Amino acid sequence: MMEKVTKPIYVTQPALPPLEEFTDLLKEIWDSKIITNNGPFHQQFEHALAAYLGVKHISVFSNGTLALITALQVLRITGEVITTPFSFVATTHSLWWNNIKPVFSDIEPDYFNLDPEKVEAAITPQTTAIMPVHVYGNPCNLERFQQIADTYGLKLIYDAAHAFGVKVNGNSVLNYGDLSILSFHATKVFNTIEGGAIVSPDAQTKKRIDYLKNFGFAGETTVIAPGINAKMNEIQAAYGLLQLKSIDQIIEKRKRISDLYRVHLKDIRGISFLNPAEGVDYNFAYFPILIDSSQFGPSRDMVYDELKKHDIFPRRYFYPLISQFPTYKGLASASPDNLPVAEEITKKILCLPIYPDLEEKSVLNICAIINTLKEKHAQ
Ligand code: T4K
Repeated sequence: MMEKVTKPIYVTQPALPPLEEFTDLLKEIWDSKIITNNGPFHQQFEHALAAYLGVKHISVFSNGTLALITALQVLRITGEVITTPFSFVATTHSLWWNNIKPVFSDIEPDYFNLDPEKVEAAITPQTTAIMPVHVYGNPCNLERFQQIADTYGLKLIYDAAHAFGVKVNGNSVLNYGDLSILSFHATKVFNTIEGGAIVSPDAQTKKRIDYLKNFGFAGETTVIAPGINAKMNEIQAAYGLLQLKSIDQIIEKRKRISDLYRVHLKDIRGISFLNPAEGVDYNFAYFPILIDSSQFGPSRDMVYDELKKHDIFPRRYFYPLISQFPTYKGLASASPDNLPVAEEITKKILCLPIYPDLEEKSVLNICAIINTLKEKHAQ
């Protein structure tokens, strides 16, 4: 039964910490007058995050994009970097802001992550690094990427913006590669309103990251490099500390919604979704489906428009491909012939609403609207 939706339903909605608890922390900040620049909440937040995520070193940032840009500076990346066209624009923009040439390589069809075998074929003498993305929080082929990086002497930087809390065989996915980057944007599983982080393997690298996010200052009068201002402030850090207290429940609620979608969409011909891989602890950041119109009938965009008519706003993450934006379209690697899998997935993908407070009846309603559209089309 399709119900009339009373409030718009967006692809996501942030989980917020309890207001009273946040107000208490704000009072502390008001008393201390320390509102930014590596204050007590910032330090506490980094320790708590490292412990929760199971990583050695983490540096929090004002957003994920500045974390990406800084990570490339930390490793002194130049020349060409091989990356995916199937991501949020910030992934490739971080290369552009560092004057690095992005080289797009195709994705694999199971999890829509960069395909390691295609990456190997795209390596040139100018290649210095690989920047894969754990799209929707699904881990990339970690072993194979490390092997390629080691064989060719390349750096490996993971855009893990979607992968907060994701583990493979009990080990954080953030412990792979040279550096991993997180986003704590309002739309993410774990948010600090805006925010991000770089996970690094050793204290020396963390120190350099911390200098670079603070203009390059290594002391009151010492500037070791042309750093940037990418610091997280005390208010965000305090908010983040409170968020950590409920993150396990947030992920659990997301899992329930994901399970519900799976049950109610599984028998619809032409709709498919990603199969969980063995040994992975997921965060259920997104619920992407593929709509194959040759079997389903209506196209992906028809489903998207139909849901919008009911005040439900799914998103086509990631359409268009980054390689189709004007800045990058002219690159030889941006040619659709070079990216056949990504070109196909971007036409079929739709991310359905998923967030902790999404009601069960809303999920059922979304599934019913999709089913009814198929039936109407078949008549
Ligand atoms: N790498 C990857 C792989 C990424 O996905 C991202 C960001 C980054 C790097 C960069 O990290 P950050 O610099 O952002 O930390 C959103 C986010 O703005 C972006 O953070 C995210 N990826 C991307 C996938 O999605 P939009 O343009 O789709 O957001 P927006 O404002 O349309 O929000 C979607 C829906 O969420 C809204 O319709 C309503 C709801 N919403 C949104 C906000 C901001 C709320 O309910 N409350 C809110 O405050 O890009």
